[in-house]
Amino acid sequence: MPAAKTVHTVCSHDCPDSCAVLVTIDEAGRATRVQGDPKHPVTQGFLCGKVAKYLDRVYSPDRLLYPMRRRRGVTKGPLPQGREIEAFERISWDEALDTIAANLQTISDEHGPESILPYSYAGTIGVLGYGSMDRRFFHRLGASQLDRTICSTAGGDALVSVYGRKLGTDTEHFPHARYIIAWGANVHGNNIHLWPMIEEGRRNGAKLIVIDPYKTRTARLADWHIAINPGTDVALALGMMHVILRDGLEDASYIAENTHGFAELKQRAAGYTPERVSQWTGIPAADIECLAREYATTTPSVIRMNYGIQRSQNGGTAARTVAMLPALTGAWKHLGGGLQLSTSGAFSWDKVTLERPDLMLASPLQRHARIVNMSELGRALTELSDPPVKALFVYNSNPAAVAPDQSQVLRGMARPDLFTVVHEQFFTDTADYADILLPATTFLEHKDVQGAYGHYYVQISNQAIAPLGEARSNVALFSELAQRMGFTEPCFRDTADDLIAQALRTSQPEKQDKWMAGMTEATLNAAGGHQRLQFASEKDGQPFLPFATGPFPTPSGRIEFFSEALAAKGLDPLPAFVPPEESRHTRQSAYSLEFLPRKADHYMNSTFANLPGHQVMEAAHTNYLEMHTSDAAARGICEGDKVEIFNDRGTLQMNAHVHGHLPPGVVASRLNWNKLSPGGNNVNLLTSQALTDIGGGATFYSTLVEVRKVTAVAAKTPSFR
Ligand SMILES: Nc1nc2c(c(=O)[nH]1)N[C@H]1C(S)=C(S)[C@@H](COP(=O)(O)OP(=O)(O)OC[C@H]3O[C@@H](n4cnc5c(=O)[nH]c(N)nc54)[C@H](O)[C@@H]3O)O[C@H]1N2
Ligand SMILES: Nc1nc2c(c(=O)[nH]1)N[C@H]1C(S)=C(S)[C@@H](COP(=O)(O)OP(=O)(O)OC[C@H]3O[C@@H](n4cnc5c(=O)[nH]c(N)nc54)[C@H](O)[C@@H]3O)O[C@H]1N2
Ligand code: SF4
Ligand SMILES: [Mo]
Repeated sequence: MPAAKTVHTVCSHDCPDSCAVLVTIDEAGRATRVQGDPKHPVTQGFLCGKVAKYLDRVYSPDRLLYPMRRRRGVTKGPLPQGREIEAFERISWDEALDTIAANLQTISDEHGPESILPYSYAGTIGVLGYGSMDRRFFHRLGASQLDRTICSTAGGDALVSVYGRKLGTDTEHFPHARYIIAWGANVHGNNIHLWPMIEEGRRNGAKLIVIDPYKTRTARLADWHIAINPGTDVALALGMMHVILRDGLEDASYIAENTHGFAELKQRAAGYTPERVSQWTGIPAADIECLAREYATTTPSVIRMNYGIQRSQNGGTAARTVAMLPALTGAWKHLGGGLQLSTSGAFSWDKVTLERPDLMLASPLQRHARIVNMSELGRALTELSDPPVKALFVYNSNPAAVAPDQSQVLRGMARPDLFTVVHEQFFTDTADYADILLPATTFLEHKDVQGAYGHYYVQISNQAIAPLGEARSNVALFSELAQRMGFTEPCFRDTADDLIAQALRTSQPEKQDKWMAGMTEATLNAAGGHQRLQFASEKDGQPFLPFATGPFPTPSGRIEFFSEALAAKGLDPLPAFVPPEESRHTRQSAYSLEFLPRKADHYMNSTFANLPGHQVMEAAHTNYLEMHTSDAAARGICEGDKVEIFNDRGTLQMNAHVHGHLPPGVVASRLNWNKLSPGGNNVNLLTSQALTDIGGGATFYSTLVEVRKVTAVAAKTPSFR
């Protein structure tokens, strides 16, 4: 019997930190401990509260362990937690794969392959698990392509429109900063490994400013919390520019050398006086002046912009405008200065080989398939024609809980004529709608390779334990399924090791990116599981400063304040504040409160929400509507009262939590599973399918609602907390 050992894995949850996780395995092959790798410079030996308890998840008695089929006569829809299994019957993998292959073939023959819709997101951000064999499979099938917009395309496309590439200030450089702005970034809740870096900076004299409508834990610990009205960041950033340019605080030589469209931007910013901006943002004009001046005159200054500001209808422009600030002040030149949204653009995986879009030409379509925006899933399932969606294949995601405009999504998923496959670890809300349910492995049970969007290390995630029950990895599932469909291309037989080699271009050193040159599975393992990207400057003992100098990979080769590419798409080439349609600034409606349907600090989107240990940590916020004292008083609502929160899209029931963590006019609640929410729906019942101005993203944080106290009659309904 093998002796106890430790295996290097990587946390594959959708989190910027991508922690190095050491898993201890006992003689029987069972994982007994997970810990953050002390040798990883960003993980620094600790894990977040969610993943520190990871063995509760891996060995949960609720894990999905076998393939299952919906029992005849059982309609699709919500199942009570713990009793889901009664709706299904166990089948073998052979039978499951044969059934799926036969159904997909029939549907493809009758309606065309584009009637098949894959739906996946970031259940795992491992390179293989996120997108490799699955993409090959759906490309070869000719299935509709999914535009994966639900999280970050607004901000990502915006950043690229300014700088050409998704790079940012190194997390490890934050201790050098002296002015740190967390802008729409819940560092403590969502990005905890940045926190020690910020704290080190503060010990060295840095000031931390948080710009967030909600008083997060990060905001409570900051030197200055600026409670901005939701959806008004464009105005604030333009107001800061106004002050910076009015007072001549910009870095004229950096601008002259590196940017495009400065004169036009200056003219645009001139209209955004602090007084005007104050009316939209709710921030006093004097504070806008102070923030702008402190930001522009303290060196080095860094902005941790996260994806919170781009979940508004004007979120693309918001990210674009904020991203321009360090280009005006030249902050990029300094160690510890600049901005970080994402570092993911530093990792140049061979996506073309991994995903093989060319296989679409070998499909019955013989052309590229249509593209369906995942943020419009409700419409896709109920309104799309030519062809309508007849099969839905869900993996790495829980759309019944996370997709906006939930009632339309669930109506679509409940269609008896829709053939639905769900590959999952648990009986999620989405599993309740499956015809065939397949068990998936966790990151301890399969192999992968991973980059990060919050640091610059490539990591190998080794398989630590055998799959539980009959669980299979995404790679194994789609490889098997391809054989059943009769796809003969050799790429469908590639193993995880083959795919890792392809991702790293191990056999084509001449095509390897310089930053990943020479990296192989073997070198990663030899280095203890992770290797830093090889930045040329660091070889010379100089820090990696991504945008200190040009050229920039934009159309003009410069940082683009003015974007001809956006103009060509009919968009404003310069930033302008256009309030979201669904906001207090534009809409005259019965709904006067802005709703923030937030992420839970102790869950990962909808992941972990079903685990008792995690529920305890999150309990103080579960199924509560948080509101400001004045909004509660105006509606006769007291702490703990049962309230209804509603708009045209639906009504939720919760208990009121009345406090000062939000500005007046803004209410908030947190994402949970539907089946764990009173009434059977979570916050996404109230969100809309409106898309962001850039990137076609979801607009969770542009939602208007009204709230009322539940009357005595309504209180007779079963108690929900
Ligand atoms: N604990 C935990 N960690 C997570 C996740 C999780 O669910 N739980 N999710 C992971 C995922 S998928 C992602 S994408 C990242 C995202 O991490 P973040 O980008 O930090 O995402 P959010 O929590 O959506 O938004 C951050 C903050 O923006 C604020 N905000 C909302 N609207 C506005 C606005 O109009 N302006 C400004 N300035 N701020 C606004 C919110 O109140 C929130 O506190 O986190 C990852 N990490
Ligand atoms: N109201 C509101 N809605 C939101 C957000 C919000 O802040 N507020 N955030 C949005 C954002 S930023 C995001 S990224 C999305 C996230 O939406 P999703 O990507 O759907 O994220 P999760 O809810 O974490 O669900 C991921 C699922 O994948 C499964 N999974 C994990 N690993 C694997 C694997 O290896 N194979 C397979 N087959 N399955 C696996 C997990 O068990 C889990 O159920 O939600 C969005 N929805
Ligand atoms: S969820 Fe994020 S912070 Fe937690 S272990 Fe995973 S990567 Fe690290
Ligand atoms: Mo996300």
